[in-house]
Amino acid sequence: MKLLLVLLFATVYAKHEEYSGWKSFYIKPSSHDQLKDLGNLISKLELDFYIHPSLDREGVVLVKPQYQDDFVKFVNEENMKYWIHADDVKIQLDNDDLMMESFQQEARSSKSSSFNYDKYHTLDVIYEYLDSVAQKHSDTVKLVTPATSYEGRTLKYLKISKDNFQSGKPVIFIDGATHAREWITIPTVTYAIHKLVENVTEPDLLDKFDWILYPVVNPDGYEHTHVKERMWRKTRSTDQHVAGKICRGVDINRNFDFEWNTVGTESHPCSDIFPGRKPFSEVETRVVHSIFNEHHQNMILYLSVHSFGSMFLYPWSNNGSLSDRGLQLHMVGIRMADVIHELSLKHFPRYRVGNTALVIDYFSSGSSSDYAHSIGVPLSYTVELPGRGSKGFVLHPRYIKPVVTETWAGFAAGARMAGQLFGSR
Ligand code: 0X9
Ligand code: ZN
Repeated sequence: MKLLLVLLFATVYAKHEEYSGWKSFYIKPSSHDQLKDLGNLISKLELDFYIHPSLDREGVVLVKPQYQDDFVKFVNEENMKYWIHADDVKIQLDNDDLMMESFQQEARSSKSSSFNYDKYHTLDVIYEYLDSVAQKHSDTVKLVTPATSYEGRTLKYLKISKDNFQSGKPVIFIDGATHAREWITIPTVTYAIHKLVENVTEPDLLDKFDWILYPVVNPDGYEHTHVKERMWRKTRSTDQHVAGKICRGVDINRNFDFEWNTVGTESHPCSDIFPGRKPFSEVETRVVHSIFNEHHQNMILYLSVHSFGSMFLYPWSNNGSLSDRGLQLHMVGIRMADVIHELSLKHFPRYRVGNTALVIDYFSSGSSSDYAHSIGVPLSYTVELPGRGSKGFVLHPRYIKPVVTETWAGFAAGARMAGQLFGSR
């Protein structure tokens, strides 16, 4: 036992080396000018926002060692409120690993079920689960493997339908892990699969709708967050820039052909919001695109699941204007948020609902949800799941179950309301 613990410590502390000396800060601009000044600093100091600040909520930003002095000088000069989030990101990640490992040990000894909601699973385990559900429920579930990722992993999603999409029912599409580090998004999508075919308590959801569930849009990135850099966000491609081998990857949520590369992007490949050299440059983006292409005529609801910040965000994100569907987008968003609020743990913040650019005070282009809406999907959202204050992406596994349960209740309510509004398009 002692040896095991020593080994565990040794393995844990050998990880996350690249984050040694990195710091993350809470930051709370108090005016639009300050927000703008901060925005102008992103590329100069290679800032990586865990969560963008807005005027009513602080953000969290990751700062590399070589830029910390400049960053602190800037916030002091601006008189901007800021305080430490993690004094040494490596140490914080090490501690998170230890805490998760001990929680998972306990969960392992108390349960035998292979695919549970007590831990974050590796890609292999998630893929085995998708294979096995498709095999066991072949009457309703079809496994689709449309392509391989940049690094050669199979891309996999499930189509769930009572009649193999034959009768043209309204389609609902949910995807997760577009951003690799947003681990909590994956179980919310697999839990939807579980509730539609394994533990069916609301049969109307499969009677009325056809479903597309894509838990891991970015498997290369997800794998990378397990083995190397926990805070990786993008794909792992190297072919998008002359310096692509030094700085890999493209932000899939800036790579769609909607106002591509016009706002909220960085042309430097090291940036976490690098949009690629052209729209749909990434095979991972093209696969989501192909789903829109095939189903957009019947698709009534698209949920692009991200973390964190507890928000339902809707188009348009590039300039804050509302689409013709503004009212419906808002109503269905509020409905989902209300249902979640009823079930939610009291210390989780209440969801905010609104136009992306207005809610997060940050404009962006090339996202999947704007793209889907632009080609006619009436209800299209970026969903930012809850993150627990200081942890954010590293949400303790004890919260997986409550988050997936409340989120599914919200999504199911959203589906029903979408059906009432757009069921007979
Ligand atoms: O920046 C993003 O891609 C999303 N936030 S995250 O922290 N998950 O990276 C917000 C996307 C909202 N913007 C659009 N939907 N355009
Ligand atoms: Zn995201």
